[in-house]
Amino acid sequence: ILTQPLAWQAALDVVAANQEAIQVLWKSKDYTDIVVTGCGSTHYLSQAVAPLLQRQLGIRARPVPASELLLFPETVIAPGSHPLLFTISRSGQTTETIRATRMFEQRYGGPVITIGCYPEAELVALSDLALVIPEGQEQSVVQTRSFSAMLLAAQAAIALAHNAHFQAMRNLPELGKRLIDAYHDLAKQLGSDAQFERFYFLGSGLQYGLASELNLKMKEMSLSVSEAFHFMEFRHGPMSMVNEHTLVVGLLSDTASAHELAVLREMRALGGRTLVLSEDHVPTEAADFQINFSSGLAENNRAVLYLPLLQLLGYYRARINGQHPDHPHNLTAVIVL
Ligand code: F1P
Repeated sequence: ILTQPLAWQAALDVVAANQEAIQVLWKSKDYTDIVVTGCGSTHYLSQAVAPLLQRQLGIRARPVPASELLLFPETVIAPGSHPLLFTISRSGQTTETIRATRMFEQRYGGPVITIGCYPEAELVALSDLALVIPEGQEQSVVQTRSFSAMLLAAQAAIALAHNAHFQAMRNLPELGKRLIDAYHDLAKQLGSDAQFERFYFLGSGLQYGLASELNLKMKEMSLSVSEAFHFMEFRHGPMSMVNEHTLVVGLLSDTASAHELAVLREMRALGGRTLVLSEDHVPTEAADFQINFSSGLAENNRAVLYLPLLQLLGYYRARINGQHPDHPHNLTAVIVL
C-alpha cells in the first residue's frame, strides 16, 4: 500500500511511451461507444473509468462486469452500435474477461484496449493496444497497488485526448507520498478503532467506482460489514443502518459537494461518525475527521490520491480482527473457471 507512488510513476511513463497510439485510438471513428469491463476490483475500476471517458471524450461509455458482457451481450451492446471494448485486469488471465473479449471480437470485430500488469498475459495478446504496468504487480491477493496504478494509467490516457492535464498529473507520485506521510496516523487510528462495527463508503459521479472498491478492500481484508452507495442514495433506506458504531466515509466530488456534505451532516445527526476526503477543508458539522490535500488537480485527474489512506483503513482493521490482509478467506489471486 505504501509503495504505490512508485507504481504511479511507472503508470505515467507507460502512458507517455504510448502517447501516439492512444491519441490515434481516441481520434479514430471506428467505434460508436465504449464498453468498459473487468471483474471484482477491476469491474469497480471500470465504474471509475467509464464516466470519465464519457465526460472527457464526449462519447457514450458504460461499465459492465465481464460476466454480464459474456452471458448477456444483447443487454450491453445496442443493435447497430460498434463499441470499443476497454478491458481492465491485473492478471490478464481472468476467465470471464478473456471469454468476454473473445466473444466481443468474434461478434463485433473490435477494437480492444486493455490495461493490466502482466506483459505475457493472454488478454494483452488479444488486444489492439495494451498499457501494461509490471510495477503494479503485488504479492497480495487483494488489489491495492495494481488498482491505483491501472486507474492512473486509464486517467492519464484519457487526459491525453486533450493533452490537457497530463503534465500536471506528473506531480501525483510526489503528492501521494506527502499525503500518506501526513495522514497515515489518522488511517491507523480509525482502522484500529474497535468501536466501529459498520463502514459505508459514499461517492457519486466519478467517485462511485472508488467508493465501491474501497468498500471491497474493507470487506476482503478484514471481513467487516462494509458497503458503498451513491451519496444521495444512502438516504433512501441504507441510512437506517447508521448508529454510533458506524463510520461513514465520504469522497467529495468537485461539483456536488453541497449536497454531499448535507448527507454527511444528516448521518452525524443520526449518531454516525464521518470521515471526509476533499481538496479543501470542510465545515466540522459534516466531518468528525477529514483528509484534505490541496493537489490543485481536478477530480478527473486526482482520484488515485484517495486510495492508499482508505486501503490502510482495511489493513488496520484486518490486524485488529486477526485476519491476514493479503489472503482473504476463500479468495485466490486469479479466478479461473
Ligand atoms: C479480478 C479479481 C480481483 C480480486 C481477486 C480475484 O482479477 O476479481 O479483483 O481481488 O484477486 O480476481 P483481475 O482480472 O483484475 O486479475
